Amino acid sequence: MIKEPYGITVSRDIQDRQRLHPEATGDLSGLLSELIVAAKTISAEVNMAGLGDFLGMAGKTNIQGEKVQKLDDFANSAIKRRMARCGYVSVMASEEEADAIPVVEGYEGKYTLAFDPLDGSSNIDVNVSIGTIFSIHRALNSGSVDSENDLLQAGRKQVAAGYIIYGSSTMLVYTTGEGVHGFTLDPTVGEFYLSHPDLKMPERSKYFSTNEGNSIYWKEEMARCIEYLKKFDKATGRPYSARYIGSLVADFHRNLIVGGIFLYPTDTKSPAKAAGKLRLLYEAAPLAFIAEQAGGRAITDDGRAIMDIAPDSLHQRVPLIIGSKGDVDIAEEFFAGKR
Ligand code: P6P
Repeated sequence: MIKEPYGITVSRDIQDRQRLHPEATGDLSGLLSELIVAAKTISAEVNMAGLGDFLGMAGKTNIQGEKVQKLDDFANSAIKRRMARCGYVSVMASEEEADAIPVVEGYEGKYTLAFDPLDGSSNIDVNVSIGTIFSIHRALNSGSVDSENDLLQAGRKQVAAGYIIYGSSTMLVYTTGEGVHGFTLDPTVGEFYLSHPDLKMPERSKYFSTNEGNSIYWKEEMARCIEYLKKFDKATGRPYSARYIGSLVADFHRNLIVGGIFLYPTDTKSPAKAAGKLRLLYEAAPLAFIAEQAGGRAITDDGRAIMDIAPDSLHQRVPLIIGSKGDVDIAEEFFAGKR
């Protein structure tokens, strides 16, 4: 449907996709457009963080027990401000806030929004790529305010998901269930242009992405899986190369573009990580939607599909194995004790 890759703005892409659905009211398009305004605002600040007063800590700790960076706060507020009275969202969840976030009374809409305003923010001060991740569901009881249940839906029910990566360029990658499409921000005009139409994850790869500093805490299956990927075997393209940025959006984006497998399984480093480190609602599930739409896979280390897990709480953590289908298939066999 979308032919010429350059010159197509993300607004045009959203409208083109809406036209495919005669029943569409334009609310999802409006929601995505508001998110894009917030993304441009965040991008501008991230790209100048060293110049203003945006580096360093905000002097508080969030629900995750993490020290909040000033840019975390800024990004969280920027998204909430756009959404509070846009009329498309009934309730929100943010990585930075303990509870569900209501919108302004009278402005309740038919979608819910869960987001990590600035994932990987520990990398801000060292100028490593970071990102915003979002997940959109249809509210179960449209118009309800701060109904946590509306947020606790399985990833399979997402209507849209995506991320903005603030890297060497700022890119928006999103899906509405009709493939994955990437847009690059031209900061001189403030417009996202289609730069990566219909992204597909290579079936196999040559990269594995995991924090090997945790290897003494790994389950035996994980250790064997990584050892397998590091062994020489010309026929299966091994050894894989290690690539780990420590910023989920950046590690995922690389794997989306050139292929790769990202693994953050449960480990015994701390009780908090017994269920995994990454959060289901606004990290694993939206990236799983993108991965599956791009031909990849996303599972836990006990073989469940991330997209099938209904969250039991806003900040539920899960183990995450995500990336090229062939590589995830191999990891799944190790975790199932079949290799
Ligand atoms: P570790 C960043 O803090 C984050 O939440 C993800 O972006 C990243 O993938 C992960 O944690 C890195 O965790 O334990 O390797 O530092």
